[in-house]
Amino acid sequence: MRYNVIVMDNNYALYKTMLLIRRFEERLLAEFSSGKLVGTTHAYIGQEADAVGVFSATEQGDVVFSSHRCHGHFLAYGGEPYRLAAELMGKATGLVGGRGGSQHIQWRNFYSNGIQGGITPVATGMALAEKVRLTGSIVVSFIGDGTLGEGALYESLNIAALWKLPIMFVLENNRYAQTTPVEKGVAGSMAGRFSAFGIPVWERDTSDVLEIGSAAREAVWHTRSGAGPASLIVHTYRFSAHSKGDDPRSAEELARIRIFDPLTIHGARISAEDQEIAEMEVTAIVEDAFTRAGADPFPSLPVEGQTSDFRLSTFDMP
Ligand SMILES: Cc1ncc(C[n+]2csc(CCOP(=O)(O)OP(=O)(O)O)c2C)c(N)n1
Ligand SMILES: [Mg+2]
Repeated sequence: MRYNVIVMDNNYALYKTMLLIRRFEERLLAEFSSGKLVGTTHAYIGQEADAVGVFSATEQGDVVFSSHRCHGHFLAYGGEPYRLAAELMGKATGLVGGRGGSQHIQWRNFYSNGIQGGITPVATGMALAEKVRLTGSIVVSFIGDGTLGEGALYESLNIAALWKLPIMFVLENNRYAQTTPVEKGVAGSMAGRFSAFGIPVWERDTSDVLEIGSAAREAVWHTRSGAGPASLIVHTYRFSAHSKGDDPRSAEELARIRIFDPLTIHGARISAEDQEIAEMEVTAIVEDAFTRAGADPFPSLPVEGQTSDFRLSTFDMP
């Protein structure tokens, strides 16, 4: 697997990337429950097709803004599992030197922030920068259904539409905001939130990576062509708890939504043998990531009178 290039142009690669996210997150949750990790985390299990579909449609120079639920986005973007694992463990070799943790990571053109909606104005500003610099790149800004309640989002949509900025808003409606079901948190139509600003909407109720990829390609094409922002709404399912244990859903509901497993849906398109190969390769990658990161040092504490060693990692500096 190549971590610095986004190449997901065949069914096997799409499957393997989704499987990588699944196994990485499962390992992460296991590390938390065994007490090896502290802090918080938000797993992407069940939603893998969203990010993988979106990044099968983007290009390398595109800029990504993610949320508290960022690991899946990051791995689908092409980020290295080892550097992510190190960051989650607070290690000096982590993506941002171990200071960002689960929700605040940065690598190349990928940024995440845990404040719901707080990063959409920044993403919009970055889209303005791409536009004035004539880079041809677009910005992808991921939000959740719960984030539709944040006012900063609507200021961003307004400016993005007025200034025809190259930004695609990806709304992942996993039907819950922490423990609040969407019916209790979102009034009116989700699409209407975008169309009120004249932003076209691509909306899919699916966990099929190919369907999401094809809708994303249309939305990406729209915004890259200079026509202004686009939005992609994916109605999806989160299989894991909101964070680690907070899940009000019944066992019956959790069992019922398993038919929407993106790995099963897309797995039907590749052979059982290829699925096994993917499993072996991904198991090795995840094991290597957590073992190596586990052995790495913590960052040193700042010493009075000396410059702190904190800096964005020099690993990927151009
Ligand atoms: C401004 C703000 N308020 C509250 C929180 C606490 N919080 C973190 S995630 C979350 C729910 C987010 O729901 P949604 O946008 O649907 O994303 P999901 O967790 O479902 O991926 C909340 C309330 C926060 N991070 N930021
Ligand atoms: Mg949600």
